[in-house]
Amino acid sequence: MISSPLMNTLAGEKLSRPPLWMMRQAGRYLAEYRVVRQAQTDFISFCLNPDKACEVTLQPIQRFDFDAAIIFSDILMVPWALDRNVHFIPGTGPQLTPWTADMRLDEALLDTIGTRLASVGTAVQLTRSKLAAEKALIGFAGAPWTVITYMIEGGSSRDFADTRQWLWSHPKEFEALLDYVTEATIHFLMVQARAGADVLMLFDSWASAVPAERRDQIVIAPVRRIIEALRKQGIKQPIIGFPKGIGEGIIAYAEEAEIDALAIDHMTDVVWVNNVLPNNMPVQGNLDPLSLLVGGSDMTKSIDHILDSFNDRPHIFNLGHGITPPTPICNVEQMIRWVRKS
Ligand code: 1CP
Repeated sequence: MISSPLMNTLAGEKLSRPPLWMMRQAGRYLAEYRVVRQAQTDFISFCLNPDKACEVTLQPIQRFDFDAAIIFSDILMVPWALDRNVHFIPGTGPQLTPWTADMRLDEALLDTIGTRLASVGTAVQLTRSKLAAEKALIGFAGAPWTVITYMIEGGSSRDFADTRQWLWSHPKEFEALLDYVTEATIHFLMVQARAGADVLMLFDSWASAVPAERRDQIVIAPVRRIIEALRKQGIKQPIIGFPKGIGEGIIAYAEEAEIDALAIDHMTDVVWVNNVLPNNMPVQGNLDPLSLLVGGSDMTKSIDHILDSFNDRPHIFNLGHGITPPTPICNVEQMIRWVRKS
């Protein structure tokens, strides 16, 4: 295992200066990313091109010297591998053929995930070979619920109305689809873990839309099942869970999902969450990406509040969600200087 500030923090060490990285750190706010992106006509092919994926994964490390890189890929690679006809339409976002309750789940497809997504493994391997030893490489997948919302809605959504209706109107079919995507996610994470990712992260970006009474079944149980399956196969890498917008549900998630660390969104009060989480559980977060967009003294005040609140536990500094494309580079630099001086 490579020793690095981020890995040490995940192992439970409290460092005087927290390691830092940003969700969505390889992306459109970077001019060098936009140059590479413009030359790629198809987003999925871009993700499946190990040289290009490696190149953009390393860009934020080269520019900002972050403590971790996150492999350039997408949570929608799983639906793509499941033949859901995934396309990224510029200006619109992802589009998929909507899944309907009468559709048959093709179990045989699950065994092809490792092959179909092998290039993500190659990109992980290549990136790991180019990264300095003290930098961690993060592999990731969407948590099953968040991935299912894209499959049922056929793209992004504001209220997830079709998915939530399905969950009440077709409980058996919903459970079967959840199991199916859970299995596919295990295969995808295995590819990245075996290729040498140091850490794995599960993004449940739309956990906020799950009815509270169903969180155990829809948010917590699938993550626990994924982690138990990985552990059974000998995967030892630490796993970060990000149940975004889950509110007080974070207490049960921390206790029951078997994750090693928790990513905290910017809607969660840091003092509260610090009090309710198990003593030594590492946390990551949680600056509001829009505070970073604006920068200045309000941002440094927010950073200080986060640093103070998590002072007594292992902490990885990060945002509460992904950086937004219009964020000025100088604000990112200001944030990094402020975190590193403290
Ligand atoms: O053209 C482009 O450049 C499109 C922007 C983009 C990028 C940079 C997309 C399309 N995906 C990615 C890469 C990506 N996606 C990464 C690796 C890069 C990095 O983090 O540095 C990661 C971790 C993701 C994860 C991802 N994709 C999530 C979970 C994290 C989050 O932000 O909540 C989600 C929800 C997606 C879906 C997705 N991918 C892309 C779009 C436009 C969307 C839809 C977002 C939405 O519904 O709001």
